[in-house]
Amino acid sequence: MKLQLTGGDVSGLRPYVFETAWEVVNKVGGIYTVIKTKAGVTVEELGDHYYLLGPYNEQSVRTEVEVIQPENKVIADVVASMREKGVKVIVGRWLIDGYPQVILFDINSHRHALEAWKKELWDKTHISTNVVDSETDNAILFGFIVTWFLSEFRQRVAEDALVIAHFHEWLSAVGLIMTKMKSLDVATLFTTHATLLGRYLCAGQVDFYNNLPHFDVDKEAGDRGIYHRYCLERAGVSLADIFTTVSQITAVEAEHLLKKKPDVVTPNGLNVVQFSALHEFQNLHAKSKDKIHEFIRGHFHGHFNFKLDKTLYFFIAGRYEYFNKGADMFIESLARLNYMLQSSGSDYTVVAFIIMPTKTNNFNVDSLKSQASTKQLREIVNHIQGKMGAKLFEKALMGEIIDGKDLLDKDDFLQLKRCIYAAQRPQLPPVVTHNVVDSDGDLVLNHIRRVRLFNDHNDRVKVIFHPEFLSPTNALFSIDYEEFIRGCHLGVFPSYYEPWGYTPAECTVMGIPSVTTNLSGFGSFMGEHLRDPSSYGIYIVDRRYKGVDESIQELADILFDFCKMSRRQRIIQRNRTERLSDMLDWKSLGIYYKKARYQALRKKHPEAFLLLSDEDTGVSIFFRMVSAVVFASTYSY
Ligand code: G6P
Ligand code: 1S3
Repeated sequence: MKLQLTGGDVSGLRPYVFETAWEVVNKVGGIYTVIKTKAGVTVEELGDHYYLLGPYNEQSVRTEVEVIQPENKVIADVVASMREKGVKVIVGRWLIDGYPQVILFDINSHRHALEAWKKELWDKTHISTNVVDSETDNAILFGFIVTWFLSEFRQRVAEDALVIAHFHEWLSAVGLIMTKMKSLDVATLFTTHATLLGRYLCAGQVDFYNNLPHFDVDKEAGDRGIYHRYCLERAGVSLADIFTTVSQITAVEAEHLLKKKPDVVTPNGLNVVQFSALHEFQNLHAKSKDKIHEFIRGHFHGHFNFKLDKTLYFFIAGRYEYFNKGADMFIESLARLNYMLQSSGSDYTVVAFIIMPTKTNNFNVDSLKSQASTKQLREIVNHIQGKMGAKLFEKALMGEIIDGKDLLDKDDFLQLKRCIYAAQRPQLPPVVTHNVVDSDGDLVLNHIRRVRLFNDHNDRVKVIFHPEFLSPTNALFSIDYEEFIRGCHLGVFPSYYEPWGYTPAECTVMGIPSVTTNLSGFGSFMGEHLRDPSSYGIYIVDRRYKGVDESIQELADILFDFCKMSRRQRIIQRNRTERLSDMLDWKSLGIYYKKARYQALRKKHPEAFLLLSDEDTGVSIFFRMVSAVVFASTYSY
């Protein structure tokens, strides 16, 4: 590396940045959201020097990517050379905000190299991957192909060009490990969005946080059959020039379980939509709520004994990790809330949605039938309404007002009566919308059974478990997830294991209050930066220092207090919640990634940065400025 920086502005450096993740144009979970929402600000910063590297997924490419010829000569040469040697490479622009360049590798086009690459990995690192684990096989293929790409790029690009490769999560760690093993002149970063062991240990209900320093990590990984994955993750972490994670709480976890303290915490942001009219999001709440009302009318058809105007919609959503995502605590606190509402004589009803996908055999017949009957009733009423309007008009033309009893004729009366009788169903409205394959063993259903929240007439808390992600093409409940959030009153995410937690953050930017915990990255971030989070509609349940029963009670109390708020209070609170959006915008939080990238460059090329102080890179000043603006404005609300 010939380059030597002598001070001043480094923004002209324009390093090449290759951000690599298994979830680039490949939706699996939260990392997809990170990469996708961050693309806009990263492209703004790095322009055509920014590339996202991912696996080729035919279906996603067809719908999300515009395939193009590489625009950069070096990239074109590298791609041509790899294609010649049999690797299928797709180059394109991802059709998302920022329109970033993507390079996708079909790992199957080189699957025949798997055994040789496993051997090379072993020879160079002594990490054994001789196990039956298709995910690890894919990670190895992906990692070796990415390294191949980086190596050819490095050989062909100008000698003084700066190159950064940023790897996300253990599934892309092999790329980083091999980049280091081959001593490529590339600055590397590794970001973990959770630790493998953390996720496994918490799902197994251990007292995780109190025992963090004491786990025998190798043994725990071995006991769970993930030792090889753990080795890849840990090697990626320890070899990276800069190691980052998404929250303080995961930083502590990483220090204990991965034996390295992260250099930078890079909190997750979102792409915040700014409305031109200040209260547009309130109007959207009312509109989306109407859509949910429509579904509720159908679901409770024949048992509809509560007023929609006095109904609050709560929800939990996410991957089906019953303990980690706090579904257990949610259901338990709903049972207590039910009792509290009943005994206080509240006229409010809470409908609690649980949106967590699990294996099902289609919708259940009862759910479909009641929606169909409601639709039929709606059509008949619309028809009668039309006839009534015509009668009113005719009479009014003659200067008369029709007598009320003449409005409804006998046929219509009978038809309506028939519909009302047909709506009678002996069984209560179902607590689940689909036929769950393992209904007897399902943790959510068993918990609902245990606390007997069966949508009984007297229940003030009704439960609807929708074991499939929401979508506008869903035949039973056709609604977009974003629209659903907007229509609800409160998101409840009492997670036990949650490195960041996008669900409450998404609620916040849409102006919907939410419950989170001090064990989630998002919850601790908000707790750290806001003086009184609950006044902004960010409720943080203590799951760190309280016993389980106390935490459940704290959550039940929060829910009950929420039910005591007036509509006016809810509107004011939503306004305050929405004001926090800027804090979660990548336009503010993207700076942490920028900081991490410059630190990686500095670590890789200390000689080049020798004469530059932190201030010279502009990063720390900018970083301090942005923090001050974001947090000062937050405090001053
Ligand atoms: C928004 C709408 C109002 C509506 C209110 C309902 O603020 O702009 O017109 O009355 O939502 O709030 P609620 O909390 O009862 O759903
Ligand atoms: C992880 O996804 P998860 O839901 O498995 O990464 C997300 C993005 O960083 C993060 O928000 C979440 O907490 C992690 O758990």
